[in-house]
Amino acid sequence: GRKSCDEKKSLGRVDFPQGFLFGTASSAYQYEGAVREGSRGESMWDTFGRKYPERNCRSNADETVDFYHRYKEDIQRMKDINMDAFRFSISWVRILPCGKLSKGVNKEGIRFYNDLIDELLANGITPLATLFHWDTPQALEEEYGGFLSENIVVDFRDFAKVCFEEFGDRVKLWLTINEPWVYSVGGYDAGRKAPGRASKYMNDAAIAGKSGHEAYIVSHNLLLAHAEAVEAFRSCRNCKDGNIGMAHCPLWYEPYDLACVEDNEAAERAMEFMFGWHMNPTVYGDYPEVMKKIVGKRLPSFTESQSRKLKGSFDFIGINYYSSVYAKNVAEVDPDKPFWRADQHVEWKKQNKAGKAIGAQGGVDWNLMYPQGLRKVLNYAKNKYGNPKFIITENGHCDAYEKKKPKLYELMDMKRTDYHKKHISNLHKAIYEDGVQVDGYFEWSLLDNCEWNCGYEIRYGLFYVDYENGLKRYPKMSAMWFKEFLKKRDEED
Ligand code: BGP
Repeated sequence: GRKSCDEKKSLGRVDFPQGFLFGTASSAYQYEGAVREGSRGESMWDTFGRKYPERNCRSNADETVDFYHRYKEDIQRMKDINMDAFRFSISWVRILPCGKLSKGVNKEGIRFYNDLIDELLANGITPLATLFHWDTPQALEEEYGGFLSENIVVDFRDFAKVCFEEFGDRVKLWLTINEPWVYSVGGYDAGRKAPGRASKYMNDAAIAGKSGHEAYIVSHNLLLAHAEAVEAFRSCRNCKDGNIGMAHCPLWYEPYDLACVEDNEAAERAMEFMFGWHMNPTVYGDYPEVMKKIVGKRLPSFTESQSRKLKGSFDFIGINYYSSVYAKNVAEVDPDKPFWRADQHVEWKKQNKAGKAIGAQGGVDWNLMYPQGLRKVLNYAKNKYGNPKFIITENGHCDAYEKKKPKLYELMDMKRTDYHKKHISNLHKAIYEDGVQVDGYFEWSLLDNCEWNCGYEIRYGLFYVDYENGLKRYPKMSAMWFKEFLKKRDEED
């Protein structure tokens, strides 16, 4: 502990529990590039960009930040700013190019992740691996519609098993699925994310689907796949001392009018639709009551054995927290709205009834800075799900795209620095004042990279990537802030 004369000093890593991990997060599609190298197969995101260029700012991740070739130098960057850990995802199609175990394991893919993991460990960086960060094998999309079909559960289990057996001796922290909510709502309801199925685009005959149903089906299969993977993990000899979870993406919802009962209920309902949807089954073996009531027959149900497998299927809860909104009750629903707005009967508002904005706007519409929201989400989940362990698996700020913004301007990223400082301070309060158990904090992201809908037009990195000049990386002010914040105890002055 610190002496009292130090009290005004800002927080540092020494103020967090021993063994607490500070790291940065990434995903295969957004970082690796080299999509035609190493005998990699095609993923749904490779084809999505070609099919609907307008939905991803006409960009793709064929090269992106070329992490596939540059991971060694990037690991030095992590080390240089005193990071303890790194979250990456394993590309399904690097391991199983056709998506299926029966069609062969790709040795080159195994070698790439072995090298990456060994390099991290040799530099004292703890690896956290995500199995599924949205890059469904294209072959499985074509064969049976990807996660629309329950067939995917077996194929995902096989893929997970290969990863546990090959890497589980050295990787001790795992996530099965990244943000199931974004995957289903983004890909099958709002339609801006792959595979781009949505009511909004129903006029496109090729993709007109059963919107209003599909996202629920996809989420159901994601949950079943998660449960199978966790079962495989727990019976894998290599993984006995490891921990596994799923990464959720709750926004925090404040009532639009605090004095209005309906808005308070709307905020709670919105939490259930966004967070409880995938969280509740892993704790209680079933969907939240309010969803069952509203969604009715369109919400699939679990068999008894599925429910048993889901119950307790995690060692920690991954939280990707970015932003908060006000929730306003909606009595009359516009039937043309995608289901996740319509079914919830909730309208998202940036300002409350009194006209107060929830927080400063980041680079994208939904990125509103409300650092207290992180603390509130953690307390909410602590109370609702029986005081589990958490890891903050993502938290980050993006800058808006402005043409010809000078690099120097990007490097002086005061807003990002402030964002992390404030979120980390709220995290500290959650741990020490509220007794929430949190084991780590992963910032999104080490590098600027290919963002899902905005491509290279928004930037999240602690390091600036110069896309016009050979992908050179430059530390931003936020990287220097982390370096200072993460100084080891004996480096303290
Ligand atoms: C999360 C994803 C990340 C990352 C981040 C930034 O939803 O898990 O992969 O992309 O959001 O969001 P976006 O790329 O949508 O701006």
